[in-house]
Amino acid sequence: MHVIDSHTGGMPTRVILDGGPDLGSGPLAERARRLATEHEAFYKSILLEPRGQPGMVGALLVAPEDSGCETGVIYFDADAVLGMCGHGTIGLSVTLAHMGRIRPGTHRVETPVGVISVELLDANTVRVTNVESRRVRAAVQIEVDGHGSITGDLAYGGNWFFIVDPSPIPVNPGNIRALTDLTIAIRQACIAQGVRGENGELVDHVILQDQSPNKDVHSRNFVLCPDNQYDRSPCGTGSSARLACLAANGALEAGEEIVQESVIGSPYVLSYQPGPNGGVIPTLTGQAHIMAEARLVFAPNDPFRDGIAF
Ligand code: PYC
Repeated sequence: MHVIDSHTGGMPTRVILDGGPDLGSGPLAERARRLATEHEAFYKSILLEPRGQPGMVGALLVAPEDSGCETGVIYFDADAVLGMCGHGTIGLSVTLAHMGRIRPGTHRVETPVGVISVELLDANTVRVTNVESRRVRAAVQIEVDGHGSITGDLAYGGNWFFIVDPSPIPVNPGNIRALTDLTIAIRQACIAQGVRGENGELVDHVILQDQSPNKDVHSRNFVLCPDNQYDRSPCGTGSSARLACLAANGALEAGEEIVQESVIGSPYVLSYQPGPNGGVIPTLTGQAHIMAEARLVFAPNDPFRDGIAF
């Protein structure tokens, strides 16, 4: 299995170029469901240690349904198949450029949640225009074990987010353990207390927002992913959900650009345009770097062939 690894602001992406399972044809959402339910051991084995690394997201290339798209892609982390992934899309675009498959300019990519567009600005810099994102519920109060009452917004940006602003704990690298524990507790509380999307979708990511000590940066976030790892990048789908909340609050004008950084200080430039269904069409610009090209080996006598799952 041929893979190329990159990182987007420190957040790793492993693009799987061949050797994945046959997911059939048809809508990508259906193929993503098959990956999640019929090939769980496969996708986890790509990312779990010792073959993978904590936080890594996989990007399985598949044929698009829409022939106008450069490729189809299904993203997953070590715990779940994702609807979309912003940092993964930046990593994927830089990987396709590295392979000579795309040149600077605009390209369409099909994901399980819809077609997005990517603009390759140079070998490392990519502008992603995501699917329409929206705030679904504002100021939802939940009771969180050990932390009392916490209020946040439920928003969609290609995945489902509960966004707490301001964070009860300062968002800085020294607090990553405490931020992780708090966001895991918040996600459990959301699930237990029925905070869900319109069609029963579970909150899969939690965001804590804070100010940045850097004067040109609008805000800093901490994002918990389904695998209980934090996003080293500012999270593309999370930033999309956050833009929807800022727009709904009248706190950011259409077309206005802000810089948002992750807990480790990786930046994205963000802006939005009004969406056709009352939400926002987010744009995020960030950088990725290629780290490795490899062939993964799955030796039958390897006791940890499927990864370390605990
Ligand atoms: O950048 O959208 C994102 C993302 C989702 C999970 C990890 N990164």
